Parts: sequence; structure tokens; C-alpha cells
Amino acid sequence: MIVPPDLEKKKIAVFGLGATGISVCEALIAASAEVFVWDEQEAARARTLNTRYAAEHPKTWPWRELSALVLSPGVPLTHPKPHLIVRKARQEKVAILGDVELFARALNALPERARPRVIAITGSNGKSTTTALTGHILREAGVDARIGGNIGVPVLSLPEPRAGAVYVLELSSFQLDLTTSLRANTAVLLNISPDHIERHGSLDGYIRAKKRIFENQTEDDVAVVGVDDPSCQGVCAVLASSGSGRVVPISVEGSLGRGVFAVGARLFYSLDDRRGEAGDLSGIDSLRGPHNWQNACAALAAAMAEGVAPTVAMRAMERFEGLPHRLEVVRRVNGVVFINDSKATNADASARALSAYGDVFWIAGGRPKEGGVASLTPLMSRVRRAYLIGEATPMFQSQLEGAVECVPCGDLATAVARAAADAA
Ligand code: UMA
Ligand code: ADP
Repeated sequence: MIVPPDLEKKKIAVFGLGATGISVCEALIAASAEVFVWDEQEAARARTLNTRYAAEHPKTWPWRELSALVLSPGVPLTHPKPHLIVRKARQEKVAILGDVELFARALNALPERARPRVIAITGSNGKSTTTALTGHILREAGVDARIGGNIGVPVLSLPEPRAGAVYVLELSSFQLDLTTSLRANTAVLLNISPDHIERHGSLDGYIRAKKRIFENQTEDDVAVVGVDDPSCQGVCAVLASSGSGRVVPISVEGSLGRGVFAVGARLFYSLDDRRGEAGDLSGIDSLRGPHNWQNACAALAAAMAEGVAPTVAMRAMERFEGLPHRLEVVRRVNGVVFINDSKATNADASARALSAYGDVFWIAGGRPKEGGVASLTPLMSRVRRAYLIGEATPMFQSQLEGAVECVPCGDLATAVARAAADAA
């Protein structure tokens, strides 16, 4: 556990009692703070029974005496509209922050020689894969790497800081919105596509949140930025012209004079005095497709910033098993490969997955995001039939009309059965 500093006897409120909220409560109690907690779900509040932080309605909180409100990332801060608790805190002039901010303050309180290093990773897609891959490479290289953040392990529940350790953190834009003091020795921005806009109001707001990952970096730090989309190109140009930190561009769309890049599945680096070919990703099943090559470029850049040799990083990548639900091969039956890519929750992510395969029976649907799947019509030449499920069915069907035959299926079980029968 990581204990935030200088909170003894301070009164702190915690809103949201999911994974984040519970880890924050535990850390605050360990810091000898006085904790006031609430969650809108009764089942979540029940998690505080028999703890030292029993849930009490915010109406009973001593607002005037609170030093801070620690908000869970899932609670709307600004959009679609600020949550009532956010408005109340602003009215009472109580600072609002997140668990990553408490983590940052804990590290900032350490003397330089005791300070572990931090690699922070964000982007619209590929965050978890890049975080897991970077952590895996570092561990294979013998580094004490601690993997957490949006990937599922709240940052404050990671092992306590020690010199030589490296925290590899996946950060969502929601977490970044609640963080001001984090200094990442290496900060990675993979890509930006118009996802999560409902929580940031506009693409500009979303880009602003993502850019916060580079805040507080010094000239010794490294900024790794994907340059294959226009929004990230803009961010990269601004960082390069600001002169703080060393910017390492990454691309899978062509070679770069300086940076880490993939030409096809071959991975290259060109960094100051180091340049060469790291290796070939084409034989690595868990890193299939250009989107995964982008993740691999970022992980290589981050690992090299920690002093890992490219050959060591490549050997580790060959042993990377991938994450569940991301182009995960679940079964092969009579030549038909069943792939679970259910973590692709927007059109851009699905485009990458479809591009990695040729002859696809595609199950898609759920709750539609901004723009739906209209942008995917050029990829429908790879798809034999689209099996649609859930709320998105009418929208997807009208967007895909003329590009591919659509089969409305209702639920997932029906869709799997029909697709399997057609593919057999
Ligand atoms: N709650 C309220 N009122 C609200 C919203 C939430 O009371 O208006 C309560 C809920 O009843 C619930 C709790 O808050 O009990 C949930 O909090 P949360 O939604 O912030 O979720 P956590 O369990 O704390 O998990 C969060 C991240 N979730 C979100 O950002 C939505 C997890 O990322 C992350 O792994 C975890 O912290 C540890 O850092 C999940 C995610 O879906 C995987 N992230 C999004 C994504 O990747 O797209 C951003
Ligand atoms: P995140 O944590 O950002 O949601 P994941 O690593 O969990 O990303 O991958 C989710 C899905 O996004 C994958 O199944 C894949 O379809 C797609 N994806 C992964 N990496 C990238 C990338 N670099 N660019 C675009 N799409 C990607």
C-alpha cells in the first residue's frame, strides 16, 4: 500500500466505493486521516461495514473542515454535467482530487535518492496492452516493475515506493482530470480518437485531459508520442517546440528520422546515438496487427528509457501472452478461429482488429458510441457477414447497409451460434 503524506488528523471525504474508493480509504486510514465516505449504491456502501470508515451521507459531512474530496474516476467531474457532489465541493471550496494525485504526492514527498521511477501511459486505445507489455519487458529485464492504474489495480494498492522500482501506470483521461502533481519519468500518449467525448465535452477537452500526462516533466524525462493521428501530431509538435523533456515520436506508418517505428512488422529505433532494428513482430501472436505494433513501439521506447537493451526487450515481447478480450484467440475449431475482441469498444479499436484478419464473421453491437460504425464501411470487404446485437442494432444496420450483409441476432449467444454455423 502507498500512504499519502501529511494527512494526519486531516478530514478527507471519499466519494465512490469501487476499487478506487476502497483503496483510497485504506490508504487514508493508514495515513491517520479522518475519513468520510459515500457511494450512491447501497451494495457499495455495505463494503464499509466493519471498517474504520463507515459510510455516512454527505449531508452529514463537516464540509467547512474538509481538506479534500477524493473522487472516483467514474463520477462525472464536468460532463455531461458535474455530479452534485462536485458542485457541492466547489461551492464549499473543497479541493477535488483523485487517487493518482495522492500517489503523486506520496512520491513527491520522498527524497530524490529514494524515489522510484514512473512510466505513465495513456491514449484512446491500446493503454492496457502497452502497460502490460511494458511491465512485462521490465520484469523480464530484472526490474521491480509494479503495474497498476486503470488496468484494474488501483495505484494506492501497489507496493510501497522504494528506489529502483518502476511504477508502470495506465491512466485514463478521467484519472488525469483529477491529477495535477504527477511527474512521469516517461509519459506515453499512444493515440487520440474521438472516444469518451461525452465526459470531456469536446475533442479539445479530451485532448487537454490526455496532455496532462506530460505536465511536471523535466528535461531529464521522456515523452513518447504516437504521431499517426492528427491530434497526437499536434501534441507532439507542441512538446517538441517547448523544449522540456526528450520527445520520442512513435509511428507504424513509415520510418522516422528520430523515434521508434515499425515498417510492416519490423521494429526500428533511432534515438540520439542508438539506432538499429530491434526485431520482427510478425511471429508474435499476441502482438498481431499494426495497432499492436504501435503498442510495441511505445513499450520499446519506454523500456529503452529505463536502460533495457532492444534485444532484451524483443526477447521479452516474444514471450508476451497478451491480455484477455483483446484479439484473444479463444478456440480453433476445424480451421475456424474464434477471437474475443470485446475490449474494442469504439470504431477505431474495431478497425484495428478487423485489419489484422482477412475473412471475418463479425459480431458487433452493444451500446453505440459517437459516430457508430460508419467509419468501418471500407473494411467490410474483409467481413463476410455482420451479426448485430444489442441496442446498436438499428444504427449499425443502417450505417453498414450496402457494405455488408447484416444479420440482427438480438443477443450474443444467438450471434455466436449463427456465425459459427455460417463459418463452419
Ligand atoms: N459511483 C457513484 N456515483 C457516480 C458514479 C459512480 O456513487 O456518479 C460509485 C458506484 O456506485 C461505484 C463506484 O462509484 O460503487 C465506482 O467507481 P468508478 O466507476 O470510478 O470505478 P472503480 O471501481 O473505482 O474503477 C476505476 C476505473 N473505472 C472507471 O474509470 C469507470 C477502473 O477502470 C480502474 O481499473 C480502477 O478505477 C482502478 O484504477 C475501468 C474502466 O472501465 C476498467 N475504465 C474506463 C476505460 O478504460 O474506458 C475509463
Ligand atoms: P485500452 O486499455 O486503451 O482500452 P486495450 O489495450 O485494452 O486498450 O485494447 C482494447 C482494444 O483496442 C483491442 O482489443 C484492440 O482492438 C484495440 N487496440 C489495441 N491497441 C490499439 C492501438 N494502439 N490503436 C488502436 N486500437 C487498438
